[in-house]
Amino acid sequence: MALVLHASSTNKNGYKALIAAEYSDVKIELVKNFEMGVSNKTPEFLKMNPIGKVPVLETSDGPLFESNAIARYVTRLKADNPLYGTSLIDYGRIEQWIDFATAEIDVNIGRWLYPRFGLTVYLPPAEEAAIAALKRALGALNTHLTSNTYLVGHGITLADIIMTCNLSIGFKAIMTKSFTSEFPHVERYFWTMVNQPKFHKILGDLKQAESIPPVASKKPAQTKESAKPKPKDEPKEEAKKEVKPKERMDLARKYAFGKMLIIGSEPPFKVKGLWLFRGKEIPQFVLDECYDMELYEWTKVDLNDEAQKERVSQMIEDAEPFEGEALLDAKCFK
Ligand SMILES: N[C@@H](CCC(=O)N[C@@H](CS)C(=O)NCC(=O)O)C(=O)O
Repeated sequence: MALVLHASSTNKNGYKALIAAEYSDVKIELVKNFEMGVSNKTPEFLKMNPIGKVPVLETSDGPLFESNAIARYVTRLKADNPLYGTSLIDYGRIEQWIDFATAEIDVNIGRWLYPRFGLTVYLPPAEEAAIAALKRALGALNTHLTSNTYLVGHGITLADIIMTCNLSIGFKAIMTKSFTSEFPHVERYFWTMVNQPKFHKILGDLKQAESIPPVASKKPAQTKESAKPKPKDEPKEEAKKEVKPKERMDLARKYAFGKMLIIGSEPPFKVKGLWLFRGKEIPQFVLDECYDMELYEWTKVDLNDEAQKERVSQMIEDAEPFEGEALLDAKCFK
């Protein structure tokens, strides 16, 4: 019986086995007419994988689930497969990077991306933690790749296949160039891998995300509990709304320092500000996140110009009068 993979044709977890098969001279057929959410919920499918998730590989000895396990199985169908290295320590390191790709990269990309797709609850502090954990992992990966072309040894192994598949969803969906440019060796590695003919055959042409997907505005389904009338002393909806503008800016906190001034003694007031961003440009995710940025006119400060330098100092110091006018308020963002 031929090996049959149950997954949609765009599932990055399914790609792991398909790429491993390309390198191992193994033939895998992709099940026909797979429909996510339908095909994987049938009684026949649940007999193969009781949790109802894809991918599942049907073999002549029975089904297998969990994408890494499936990719390992496919790899081991070829005796002495170089995808598993040539020594015990290589093997150990391949498993090490497979676990790292799963627990440190894939998990944190998912914690960042899925809430934005509305698949799980979006909470700004949780997002911030996910991004920090992902950056920590990418930083470690970047360091390793500074002096290594591949994760283990001098050729492609199963660790590279799994790492690349896990990175692919990040690069495609949420990790913009301004995010990944902090990790140049990861970028070089990723684009080298996806352009290998056997990867390209399965992954096709990949395009890096140009912006961070906006948070899906999805109201949580009303449960019996939430449908109950609220006790009188619960905070009012208006009070909860007040914290929203702060949350929207929270992500930018590590990338930006800002000073906003409200100028004038009577309406119409003028709003002017000074912003300092990490890097040479305004990070793309800040532009995406802070939609009111487009309401302002932005000019790069030239610190060689004494007049501009003086204006910057005045803004930082809340100098009054500012440009000949009263200062109604000044707020610092950090
Ligand atoms: N750890 C599993 C994750 C599988 C997984 O989350 N599959 C998703 C698609 S990528 C799925 O089938 N979701 C459907 C569901 O949760 O019902 C693996 O690597 O195979």
